[in-house]
Amino acid sequence: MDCIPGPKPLPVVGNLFDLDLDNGLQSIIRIADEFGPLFQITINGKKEIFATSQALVDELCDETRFHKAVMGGLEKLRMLAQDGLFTAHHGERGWGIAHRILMPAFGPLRIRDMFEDMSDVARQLCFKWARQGSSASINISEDFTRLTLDTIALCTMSFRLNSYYNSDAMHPFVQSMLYVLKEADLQATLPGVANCVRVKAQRRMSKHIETMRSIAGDIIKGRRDKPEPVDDLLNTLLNGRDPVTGEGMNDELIISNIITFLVAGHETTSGLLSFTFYYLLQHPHVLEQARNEIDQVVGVGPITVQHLAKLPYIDAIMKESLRLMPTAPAFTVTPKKQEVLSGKWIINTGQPVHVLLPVCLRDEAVFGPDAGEFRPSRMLEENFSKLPPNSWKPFGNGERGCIGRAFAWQEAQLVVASVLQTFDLVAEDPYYKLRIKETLTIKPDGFRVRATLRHGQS
Ligand code: MNH
Repeated sequence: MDCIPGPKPLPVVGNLFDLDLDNGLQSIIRIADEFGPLFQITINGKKEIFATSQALVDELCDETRFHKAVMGGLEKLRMLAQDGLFTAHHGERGWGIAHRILMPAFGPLRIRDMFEDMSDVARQLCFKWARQGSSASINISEDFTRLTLDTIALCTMSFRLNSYYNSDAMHPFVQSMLYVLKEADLQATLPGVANCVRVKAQRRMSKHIETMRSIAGDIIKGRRDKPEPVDDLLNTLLNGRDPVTGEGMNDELIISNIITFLVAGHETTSGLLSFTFYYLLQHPHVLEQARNEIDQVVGVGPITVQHLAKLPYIDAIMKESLRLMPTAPAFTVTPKKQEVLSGKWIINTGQPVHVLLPVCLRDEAVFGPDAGEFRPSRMLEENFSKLPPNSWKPFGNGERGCIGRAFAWQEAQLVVASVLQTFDLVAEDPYYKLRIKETLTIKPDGFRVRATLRHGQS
């Protein structure tokens, strides 16, 4: 058996100095370049193992051998979302109940029913950009984050956050959420002792969590007081019965999952949209082809849900964008019993192994020598379907894979199509060099565009 390679740890601090704490992910990617495809580092006294090749991911996605582990920033989010779907431990009871009740509610047919609400919010974004005119400087990630937040709240709870109307003050729920996400991320990188002495920060964190949970509680109460005979997600949360145990979800579990959807359902999709437009503006030929697709399939009229299935090139563009910039950049698994990876590396029971997606998704053994380049044609269905198993996993794996995948995809397709149909976009700074902002997710930092109406519409 071989020893797992990695940079030499120092006593006490381990590999802390090999990491740039504001850009942890990016410094780990640099270590991967030197030591991959499987390497280890020591942080806060704990051994962390990272996998960076498709061959390893293929093994790690075998659910008979490995299961999800809740670690780091995700572990910190349990204070907020408890045993909600995303933060639940493997085998935790609340996960099974919520998973079985909610899976059908995120299936393709129910997502199609949400198309009108998605269009409503997409139109608000387009109106805003049209109103501002072509001289306005648009921070694209910020506007997409407003869009994805409003969309998830409207589609899952018929709740309007109206982020486009209140441009200075975000909704109290959103303000608290932003604080909690930032604080969870920070606490995950600080050593335990440092966290204990940050008493004030801890207290503020608890207050914000209370705010969020009580707003979610009000939403539940609002619907109970005034029932609506609709087949929406809020009613599924309130009235759904687990086919296995016959149980419904209690209020705490419902609140945890409402918060989970709002948190898990906005930054990742917003990042996908932002990177997609970044790549489109970097590749004028791709942009032109995408726009031709819209013009031929949709023309100038309203986009319908039927149109979305007929936009294969835009679909490939989004897949390629998520390949190069997986906006949820890692997921973590652990072996059920001691395992051997690749026939030579021992992984002990309970040892977490992180799947480092930005590197895995650029594996040259799978995508060839131009793996680092944006080339959407490789993701057209005829090529995509020929990729080796588990080579494109930006939505995670198996039973713990993303429940919101179809939701996110429909929303992003609609927004990409709407923006291309309505506007000519240019990068404000033609020399903008991609910088990545890391929170629990990744997004482009400081990328700004200008938008001019096409077709002289108003
Ligand atoms: Mn989503 C799980 C990526 C959009 C709700 N999501 C995951 C995982 C990845 C992921 C990766 C697996 C995490 C892990 O193994 O620890 N999710 C994405 C990406 C997008 C996305 C890249 C958009 C693009 N996700 C959404 C949306 C929703 C959502 C929209 C909201 C409805 N995701 C979830 C939930 C889980 C999850 C809930 C946890 C599922 C489970 O474990 O049962």
